[in-house]
Amino acid sequence: MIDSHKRPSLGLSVAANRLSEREVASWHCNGFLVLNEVLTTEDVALLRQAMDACGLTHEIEKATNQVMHLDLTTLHPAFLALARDQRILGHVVPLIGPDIAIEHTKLSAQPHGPGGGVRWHQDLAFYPHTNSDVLAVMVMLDDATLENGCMHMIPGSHRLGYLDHAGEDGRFSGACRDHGAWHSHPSQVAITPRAGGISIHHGHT
Ligand SMILES: O=C(O)CCC(=O)C(=O)O
Repeated sequence: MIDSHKRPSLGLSVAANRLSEREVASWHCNGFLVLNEVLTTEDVALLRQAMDACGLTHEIEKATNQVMHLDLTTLHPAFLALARDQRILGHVVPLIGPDIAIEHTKLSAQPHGPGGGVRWHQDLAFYPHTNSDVLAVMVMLDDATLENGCMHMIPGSHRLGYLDHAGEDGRFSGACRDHGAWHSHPSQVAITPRAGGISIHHGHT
């Protein structure tokens, strides 16, 4: 997750633009992008080795619910290198500019079989900012498929601004209030990059 003001800059040289005009236009229209072959098979293998070294693979194998680990960049140098990778940043700079900071990093994994699942939400509801030029880059270590629980997005939902995430008791629930309506929304799109690919979504998508 990356934003452009709150945290110290990554101190990076400006990455070369890796997006076409059409992809940038699609971002502004839909609020997300799916890009394949950003990392190589070898890169993915190295990231998997880093997960093994940190005990994350073992944790995921025995999990019956969603696994989420914050501060990934502090766990292993390979994850920090990934956050600074020019191939990733070259896809981000054309969307929010070159002054980029990490808001947070996270490993997210679905369990094998039933269980887990993330409810309809906007990321920015979890960590509001005055600057809404915030986006998430999801780097896939497996092919994301319908069968293994890929994310879904509603094109253009980022243009609705912040949606209500309060539950019946008025407190933050972690999911959009009209959850059922989003769940059956006819425009939803399955986000299915292959391993080594990325998806990018706006904090309000
Ligand atoms: O892991 C997923 O499927 C979704 C993760 C997500 O929505 C999030 O981290 O904001």
